[in-house]
Amino acid sequence: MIKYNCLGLFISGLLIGLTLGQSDTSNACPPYWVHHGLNCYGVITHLLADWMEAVTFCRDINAEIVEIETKEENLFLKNFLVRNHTNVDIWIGGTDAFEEGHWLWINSQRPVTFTDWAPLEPYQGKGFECMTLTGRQGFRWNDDDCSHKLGFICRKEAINEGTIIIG
Ligand SMILES: [Ca+2]
Ligand SMILES: [Ca+2]
Repeated sequence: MIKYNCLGLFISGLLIGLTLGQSDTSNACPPYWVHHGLNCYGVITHLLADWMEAVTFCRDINAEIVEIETKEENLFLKNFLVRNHTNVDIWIGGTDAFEEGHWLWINSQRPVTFTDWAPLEPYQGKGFECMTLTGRQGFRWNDDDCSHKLGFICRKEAINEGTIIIG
């Protein structure tokens, strides 16, 4: 009986330890969001939305559709998607709906400077005004028809828990 209790206690402790261990690494982000650098990324592929719905969905959960600002951030997302998804296209926050060929990020309204267009992209046609990461091309960038129903990525700032980030 004592042995059993000890074992029970040990297993409980182990489970608590595991739970704490998990939450320790993800405290800065909501469950199922991916933490990278100063941000949390919600990669939403179980819910398909047109581009504007994706923008709105992210805003509704106090985030924003992702704006990929650096090569490093782009590489992180591409690697994550390659590991976890195949052959899907995923909305990100770039659009040239306001002026054909002039791409900007919808939330910040900043022009798109760093780019990673897939070969022969962007097509630059009217009717292709919204930006995806395209699985067929290793999640490089593509201009697509905004009314397509795709998954999307929301981004929000990670919670700073007083950790000093060096670098
Ligand atoms: Ca266009
Ligand atoms: Ca295209």
